[in-house]
Amino acid sequence: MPLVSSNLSFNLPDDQIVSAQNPVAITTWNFQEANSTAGNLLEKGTSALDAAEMGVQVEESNVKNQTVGKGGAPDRDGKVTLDAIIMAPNGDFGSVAFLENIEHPVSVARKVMEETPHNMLVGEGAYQFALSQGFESVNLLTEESERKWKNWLKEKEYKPIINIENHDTIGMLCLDSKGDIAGACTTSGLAYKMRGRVGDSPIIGSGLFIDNEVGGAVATGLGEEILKNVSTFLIVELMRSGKSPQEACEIAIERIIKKNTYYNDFQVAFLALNKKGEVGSFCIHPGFTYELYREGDNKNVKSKFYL
Ligand code: SD4
Repeated sequence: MPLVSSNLSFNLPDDQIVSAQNPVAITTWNFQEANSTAGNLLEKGTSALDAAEMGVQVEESNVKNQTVGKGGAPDRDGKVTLDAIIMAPNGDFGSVAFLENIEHPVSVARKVMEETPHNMLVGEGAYQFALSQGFESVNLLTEESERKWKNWLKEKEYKPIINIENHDTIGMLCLDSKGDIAGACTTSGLAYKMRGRVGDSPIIGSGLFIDNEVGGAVATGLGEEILKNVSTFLIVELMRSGKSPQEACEIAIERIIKKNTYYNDFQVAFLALNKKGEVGSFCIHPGFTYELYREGDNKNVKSKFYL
């Protein structure tokens, strides 16, 4: 018996409301191929969970993307360490953090969810588990990422550049033709982070949260700020209480801004999707865009922003 009452108002005009039978895929930044891959799969009847996993895998394998998977920027010690999470419509999730030498952390996260009695594995334990599940060990540090890291070592200045450095985490939300919502988020985290640093992305309620009665939300940006506010859980709870995805994302950004006088120095961005297929997005600085697939069309959309 769904807990969400059918007369909840999400405050959107009727013409913006899409039936749950129309699949929707929404993804952080400009990962067109990843999002349209998921959208096309959803259109063919693939589940939201499978589509989200296969969609974000596109970026995990993209060596040009320097904050996800293979080709990701390393930590200060020159090691690429990955964080990922996947969450299913039934409320199950799996995640991995501080994982090295595995190209598809999102798929290891899914195995954690489906094949273990746990939710989260980290570091060496996650790596050994991945090998036991048949994942191959690969070198994730490309020549290009190594060259940039060596260049960074000369000054060792740790000050990420807004929207440019560190900001390509892929977070994806999918609504399938049955009306179920799932999501995934995968990243190499902040470039030149301390060894062992884990961001928001693999942490439930921070990088990603789904509640199939209500909707889902994903985050990108400075993980430390997202973690402090458990922001994606907050967004889903706001939607549960009747806020639209857009309003919920805006309130979550305002919450972060209220607590920080230095919000000018960092970027945080949120995406949200509800059961009706309505989407929302908000961020601190201009420059964040997202990919939106619906009704056979995939487009890049500029997010609204605070500043
Ligand atoms: C992190 N939130 O590890 C991630 C970084 C990110 O786009 O989103 N980059 O803090």
